Amino acid sequence: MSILIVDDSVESQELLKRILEKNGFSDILTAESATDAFALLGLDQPACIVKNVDLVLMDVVMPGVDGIEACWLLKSHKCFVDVPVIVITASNDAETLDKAFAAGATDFISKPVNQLELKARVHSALRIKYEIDQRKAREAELVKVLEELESANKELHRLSSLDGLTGIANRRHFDQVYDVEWRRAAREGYELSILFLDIDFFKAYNDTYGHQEGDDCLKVIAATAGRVLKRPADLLARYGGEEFVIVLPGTGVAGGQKLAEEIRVAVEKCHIPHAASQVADHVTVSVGVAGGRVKPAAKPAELIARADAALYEAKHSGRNQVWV
Ligand code: GH3
Ligand code: MG
Ligand code: MG
Ligand code: MG
Repeated sequence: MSILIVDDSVESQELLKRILEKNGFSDILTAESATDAFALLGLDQPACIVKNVDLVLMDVVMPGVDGIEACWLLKSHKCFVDVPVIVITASNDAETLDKAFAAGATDFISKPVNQLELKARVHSALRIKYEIDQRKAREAELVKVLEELESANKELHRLSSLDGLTGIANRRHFDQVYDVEWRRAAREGYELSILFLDIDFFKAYNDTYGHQEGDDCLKVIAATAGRVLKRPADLLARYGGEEFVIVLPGTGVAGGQKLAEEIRVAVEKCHIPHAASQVADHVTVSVGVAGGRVKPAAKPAELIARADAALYEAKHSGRNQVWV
């Protein structure tokens, strides 16, 4: 524990220092004035290079800045709020003591200093300081744990909305976003489109190349479709199996159809070999599109059903195409 003695009388300083040393304190600093003390503590420095002390013994009557003002100044610095200050005063009058306590002093000792009294008051002040430090450390630890929990929670929330294989949004997240977007479109009367995208002859792909290759193919299709989408509000999600869904807020059927065709072409351009496909020698997709201005009387599920029906038509009319 380090103790700072501030006293304009060198004899007083020496006396206090001797008593403290006799009681086992070895880390003792001395200053002849408040100004010297502040310079020693680095009070004019950024918080990170301030010298920490555990207790200040402060003479009251000093030329220049007196002990009471010095106490105010010290306590107003955020690094010294918890550092106990024991004022040492020859004048034992109530007014001085009131001022000292108002300035933030923890305790006082009268001059001439009684050794036993000094020892007892120093020990008491240091014990309180120690307990405050311990409590603050526990609080800081708790804050750290809470922060870690919060970021883990955020990460968990993020992960719970993603599809583990492709890294795009999952069905759960799509359902939430679609619900919000559909209601907003209905309320504000703007357009909304839905695209359902399904890989053609994917069972045959798995059968030919294996499940692992099938997984890789799903990842490529997801990344390819994702690259075509430009607006932040557009959401691509894995709807389940080898089926993807895209919600396009503020986009009508024509825009949805255009985007669907862009995705279909982009997938073809990947040229993923598919020897067992009945429509091409590479992987292709079929896309169903539905959309338009959302009427408040309509139901969110209706748009989904229309896009699903369009996908069905795309499949049964030859695959590798967009159907509206
Ligand atoms: P269609 O052209 O009519 O869509 O035919 P399809 O073979 O693509 O459709 P079907 O529904 O018969 O088969 C879908 C296949 O997708 C079957 C299933 O094993 C496969 N599949 C679904 N999820 C995954 C997955 O996560 N990984 C892999 N590798 N395959 C999957
Ligand atoms: Mg003095
Ligand atoms: Mg399929
Ligand atoms: Mg399917």
